[in-house]
Amino acid sequence: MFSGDKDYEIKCCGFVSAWDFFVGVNTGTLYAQVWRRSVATGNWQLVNQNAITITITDQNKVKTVPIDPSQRIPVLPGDYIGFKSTAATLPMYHRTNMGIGSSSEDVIYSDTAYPTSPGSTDSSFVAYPVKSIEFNFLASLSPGIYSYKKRKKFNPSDTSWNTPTFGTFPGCGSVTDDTTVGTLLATISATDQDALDTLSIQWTGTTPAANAGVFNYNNNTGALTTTNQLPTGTTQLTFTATDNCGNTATHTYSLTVTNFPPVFENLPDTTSISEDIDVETQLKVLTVTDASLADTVTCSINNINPASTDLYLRYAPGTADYAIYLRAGNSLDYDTQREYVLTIDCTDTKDTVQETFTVYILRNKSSTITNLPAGQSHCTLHLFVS
Ligand SMILES: [Ca+2]
Ligand SMILES: [Ca+2]
Repeated sequence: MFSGDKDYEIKCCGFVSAWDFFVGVNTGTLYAQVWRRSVATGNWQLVNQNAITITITDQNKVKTVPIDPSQRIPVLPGDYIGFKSTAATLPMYHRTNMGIGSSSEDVIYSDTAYPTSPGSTDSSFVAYPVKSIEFNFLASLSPGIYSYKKRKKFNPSDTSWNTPTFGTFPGCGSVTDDTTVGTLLATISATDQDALDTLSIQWTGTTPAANAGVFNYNNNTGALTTTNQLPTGTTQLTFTATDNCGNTATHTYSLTVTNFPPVFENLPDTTSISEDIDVETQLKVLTVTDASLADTVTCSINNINPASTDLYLRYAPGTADYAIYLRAGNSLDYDTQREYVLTIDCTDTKDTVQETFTVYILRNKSSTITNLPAGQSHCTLHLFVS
């Protein structure tokens, strides 16, 4: 009921806790409503409504209808109250100055508007043909918010406004940096004891701020997901829930991301080589993996025991895999040293892992023949091939 004198306009933020109206002789269902006008289009949107049954016992007197907290409509300054009757108009009205004079008492109506769901929009409202009409219709509001000053002044113990709460939603989480892009990390949502309150939850802060780019927060579903590889360390994300009247609550979700270290897939291992190999020889291709989404692993020889320059690490030809090689023109000697232990380090710059590779030296056996007759140092071998 939009009138020039704004008799039906709501002046503050809160919830409709009761409706009062004078019932005439009609019975049926009264839908006590709150409407909001779009600044952009001028159309009216149904905020919500309370269905009230009118029986003959209600006739010809004021009916006061307290609304259960679960059904209280959240209102904003500038909203308007209105109603719909299932049949003939249920609340009584009177015509000021016999319907003559100021147009400030005129109201709008629609015969075709039957939106029943909150958020429905109607564009069919027109001026009611009966002029200078006033309806006996009143909404009582419970507070949506009080300033601290007002609280203290009027009722220090009044806690009738309800701020949003994040409840027991996850305060922290822990994942490794191999977490696939798009993974759901947590669901962050808030509630409000005002059952019909409209909460807006925003992701309002990230520490360190540089990490903000790897997360996405869906305000509708509350889903916090990854959009890129996660940086190791702890990131704190702050969320703010705001209710219809501007009461806020904040919640911090702390995510710890740990590095997935490199893994040797084929070490430790050993090999045996003859002391007389004189060309560069590949002894072992290392398979080292790292599940982290963005890590590059580098490897090096930490130590050779005993020290030697005959063994080294380089890329296997045409690959990015490290391989252990024996140098051409090496000085391996079975009689001097029969075992070398290489300690290999691989790092992703965050964690270094270590494994060993052992090289055993074999004697180059010359063909020495024993059991020869006394005085002979050689014999003739006859081969018969058939
Ligand atoms: Ca609230
Ligand atoms: Ca890693």
